[in-house]
Amino acid sequence: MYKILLLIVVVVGALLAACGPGASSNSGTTSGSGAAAPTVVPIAMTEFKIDTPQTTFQVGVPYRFVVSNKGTVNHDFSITPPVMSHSGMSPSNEEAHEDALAVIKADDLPPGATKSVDVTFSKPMSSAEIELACHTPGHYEAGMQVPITVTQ
Ligand SMILES: [Cu+2]
Repeated sequence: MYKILLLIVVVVGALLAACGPGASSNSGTTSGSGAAAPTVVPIAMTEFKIDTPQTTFQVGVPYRFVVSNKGTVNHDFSITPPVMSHSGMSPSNEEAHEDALAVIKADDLPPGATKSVDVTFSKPMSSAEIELACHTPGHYEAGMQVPITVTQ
C-alpha cells in the first residue's frame, strides 16, 4: 500500500514537471522582482464547445487557464496554431500538439475534472494564428475550436 502511494506521488511529480516549463516558454527567470499573480481564465468544455470568458490576451501577461470538463466524455485542451491539415482532416493529437503553447491531455480531463495550465504569450498573434482547441477525434470538427487574439 505504501509503495503504491509513493508511486503515485512520483508520477504526479513527473507530470507536473513535464507540464510546467513548456507552457510559459518565454517567461524568463527574473527572480526577486515578485512575479505577478496570473490572471485566471476559467474555461468550460462540453460537447462540443469551449467556453471562454475572453478571446483577447496580452503579450507578457501571465495567464492561468483553469479548464473544467463539464461534459460527459473526455476532452483535451490546447492552445495551438490552427491545424486543419492538407487532407482537410484534422490531425492526430500528436501532430496538433507539436506546436502547442499549452496542452492538457484528455487523460487528465475526464468528465468533472479541472486542470490548470499557465501561459505567458511572448508575441502578438492574430486570430488566424492561434486558437483554443480540443483535438479528441471528432471534437475539433464538431466545434471545439475558438480563435483567440494576442495583442501587444
Ligand atoms: Cu473535446
